[in-house]
Amino acid sequence: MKNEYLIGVLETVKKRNAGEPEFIQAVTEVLETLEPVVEKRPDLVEAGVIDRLVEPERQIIFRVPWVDDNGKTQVNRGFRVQYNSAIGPYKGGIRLHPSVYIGIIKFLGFEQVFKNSLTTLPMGGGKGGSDFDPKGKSDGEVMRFCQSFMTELYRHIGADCDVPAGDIGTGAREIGYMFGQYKRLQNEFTGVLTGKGLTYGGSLARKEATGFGLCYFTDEMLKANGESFNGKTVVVSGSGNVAIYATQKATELGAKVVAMSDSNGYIYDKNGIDLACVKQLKEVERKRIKEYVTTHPDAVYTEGCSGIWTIPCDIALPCATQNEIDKASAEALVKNGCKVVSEGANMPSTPEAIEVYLSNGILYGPAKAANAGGVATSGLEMSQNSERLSWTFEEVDAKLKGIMKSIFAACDSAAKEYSTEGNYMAGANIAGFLKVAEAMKAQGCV
Ligand code: NDP
Ligand code: 2IT
Repeated sequence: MKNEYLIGVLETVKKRNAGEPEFIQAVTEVLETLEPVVEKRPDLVEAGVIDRLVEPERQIIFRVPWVDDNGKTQVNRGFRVQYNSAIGPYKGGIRLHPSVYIGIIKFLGFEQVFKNSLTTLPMGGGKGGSDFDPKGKSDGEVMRFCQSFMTELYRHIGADCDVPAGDIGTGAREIGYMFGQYKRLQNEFTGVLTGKGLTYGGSLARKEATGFGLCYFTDEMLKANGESFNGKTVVVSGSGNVAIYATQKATELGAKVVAMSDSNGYIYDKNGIDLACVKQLKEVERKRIKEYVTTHPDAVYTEGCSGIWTIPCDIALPCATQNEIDKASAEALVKNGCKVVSEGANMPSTPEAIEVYLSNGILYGPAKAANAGGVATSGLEMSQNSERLSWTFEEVDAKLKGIMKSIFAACDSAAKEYSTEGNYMAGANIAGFLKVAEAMKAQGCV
């Protein structure tokens, strides 16, 4: 980065957020790609848009006490970062994972601002979570945690103010418990959360949306480069919500997914993953991915996560967590013939890995654009809640497809306009930024 102004902004960010490497990483990537914009648009610099964007509007940290099945008091820490409301109410998921601290929630909130802008829908950016670990907890414990979490959070959110949803560790069960508690405390039945169950205001296709959207985006990127999913070998990391529906759609589009993982290890099935089995293990029984091999003798289970990137494939879809592909893994992908990396997870590639993609001509679909289908469909859930109607699966899926198509077009044309043709990461950052920046400028210094 050569621009003096941006260098100065980044120095301040590093000083002010020391000890939060993920947040600094996310901001650095965006600032680096905004260099040509800063040169073309001095008015936005003048309006202090970037100085303001690197600081969340509001950060809430709270105690979450709950009682476990043994009658013992447990205390977790809860977070909600209301990052930016320039183009709509704060919107973004809730992550429940022991690794959660303020730096993770800030990086996710920052990314969400640009992602939500790309969806074409009126949503600002936010993110929340807790260091609570749902693994190994009973339904009752999860319910008591979610109720306690919402007992504080409810006063900070609302259908026109801040609309949380799922993320790692937060699925339909957790959203249900949180929604029930919100309704009880506020005495209001509104679309305050998305990813709700279908019997109480959820949208058809929201469960599938992030994984399906990832494949729709990737398909657009492939088509623009004279390729398709048909006949390709795909590796998907993770085996949660995003990974499962990415695997389903990639398979429907003619690819063969040969590997999936969880935080303990990965399975390789040369015959193609039996997704019905993975759904049963993960969505119903909440078991580990290694159980797959007990019913699939041709499949192999390997302990550890990073080895999955050494499996030869044409397309890699990281759908687990941040920084899961480092330089060595990116090099292994390239060496084994991988031509496409498209991100279902948020920030799954380290900056060094991205460098490897770009210098080897990999088609790279950045998370902000590629995984925006989940939050886009959350936006569609909000629309349905507002008009008190529900649309069919086909209607929602068709809208999702249209949105992913326009997101790809926006990334592609911004990259061309700012002279980085084919660099969809730069395109996503620039296109996402410009809409938010114009809105921030128009609304004055707030
Ligand atoms: P889930 O909780 O459903 O699944 C997460 C998967 O990733 C699990 O297989 C989990 O394994 C694995 N995983 C989580 N943390 C780690 C870790 N530290 N190391 C290795 N593996 C890990 O979450 P989602 O599928 O919803 O989310 C996956 C990614 O997609 C996240 O980055 C999330 O932010 C992003 N995302 C999610 C969206 C959504 O709509 N849900 C929308 C856009 C992005 P294990 O079970 O062993 O923990
Ligand atoms: O990272 C994400 O975009 C999500 N976890 C989905 C957020 C949402 O509000 O649906």
